[in-house]
Amino acid sequence: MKVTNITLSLFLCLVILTPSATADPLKPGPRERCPLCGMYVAPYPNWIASITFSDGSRLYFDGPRDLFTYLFQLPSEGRRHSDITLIRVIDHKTHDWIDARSAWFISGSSVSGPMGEELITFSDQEEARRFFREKRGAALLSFAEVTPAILEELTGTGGFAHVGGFEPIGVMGAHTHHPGGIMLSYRYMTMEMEGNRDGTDRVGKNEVHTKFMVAPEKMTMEMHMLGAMVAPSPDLTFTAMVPYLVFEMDNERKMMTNIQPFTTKSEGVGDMKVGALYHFFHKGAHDLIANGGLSLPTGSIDRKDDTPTGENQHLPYPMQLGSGTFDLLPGITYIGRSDPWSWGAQGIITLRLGENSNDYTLGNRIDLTGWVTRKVNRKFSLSARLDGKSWGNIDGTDSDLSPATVAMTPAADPDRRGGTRLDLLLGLALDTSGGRHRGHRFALEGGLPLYQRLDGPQLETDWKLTAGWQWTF
Ligand SMILES: [Cu+2]
Repeated sequence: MKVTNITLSLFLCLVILTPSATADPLKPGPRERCPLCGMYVAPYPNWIASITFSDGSRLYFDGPRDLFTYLFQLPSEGRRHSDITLIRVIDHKTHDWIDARSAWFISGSSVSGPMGEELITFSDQEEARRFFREKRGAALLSFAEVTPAILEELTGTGGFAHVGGFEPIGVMGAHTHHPGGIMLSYRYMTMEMEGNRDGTDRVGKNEVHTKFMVAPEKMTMEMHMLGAMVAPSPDLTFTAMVPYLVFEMDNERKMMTNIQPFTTKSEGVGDMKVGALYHFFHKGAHDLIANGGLSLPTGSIDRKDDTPTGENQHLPYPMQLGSGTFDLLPGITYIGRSDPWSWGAQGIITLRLGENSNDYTLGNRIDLTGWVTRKVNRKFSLSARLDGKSWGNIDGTDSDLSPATVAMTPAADPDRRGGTRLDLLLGLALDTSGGRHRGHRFALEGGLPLYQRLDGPQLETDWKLTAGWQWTF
């Protein structure tokens, strides 16, 4: 009897479902996007929601949250509530399409969707109740009970960016924003370099003094960087960055047995960068972004300070704030994601165009980095990153350097500037993105070199630290 009942209901289900399923497949196409946030919906089959209109057209949303937001915005663009024939969501347990109007919704649970906190849906009220208890939901609601106020309370971690957004704070240009989205950021970076290295070997001060009267001892590089990102469309984000640099270098001059320490400082705006990020590939959990950038010669290459040679001396290369040339910054970024993990890799090349006004060109450089991040909970995530870079020596000679300076310090030798370095960095981030993608992200990343080879003697890097704040609205 029981078996017959089940068979009968299954049969009825098939009879009811089959015509609409064959004539009108429910599955969204791979390029189908959520009309609210522009996100592709196909990669998140367990979260999709849809609205079918009386003219047969259908909209897909990346989750029930955006579905309700859309419904609350109606009427818009000629669509009215009366045109809707069917609203469907995915059952959280069975992953089947269900009628949203008879479904149950849980808000505020510990389970999040592709864009952060979501409404979790069930067709069965008992299942909904059990989930509500187990995942500590805030409210168990019928379709009619979901209000704009309920949506406002939802916060998330995935709403920060359109593509990516989980990368460590030391990585730049590795996410795009939702169309119309704007992000402002501030980063503080500091790097400490102490002691000299030639090739992969450490070189003592005395050894440097056998060839040079001046031995650089220590350099601190600080950078305050303001950034802005604007997304005119779902796949395009424009970026701009303005750095403010503070350099300080401790040196020691040795003449016979007379040792004289001295410190030089330089400070000011560095080279501004403008760029565009184009999201050109998407498949499942994998995305590719093309990075294009241009560095403008806004940083000074004529910084001076007092040295033992005299007052107001033109400082050597590492103390100058810019390249003095326009530099092209082409690159590519890969992003992958499988909750709670995400990972990525980025390669950027810096190509110097021409010669600067002081008759030299900084070496071209290549930056390659790869990272893994893991969400600890809704707000916190941890990251580990390998950061490799290689940069060439200087072409030409700074025509403003005095012959005395050139003869005295390895920092003024254009053939002792190149190098290769691999850093290991660990980071953490606190993300408070919420509602409609608005939010703040605070992050920290620090690390040390695992390997460095320098055309030296040249100051070696000991550690670096980046702290940042990102605000999306
Ligand atoms: Cu951004």
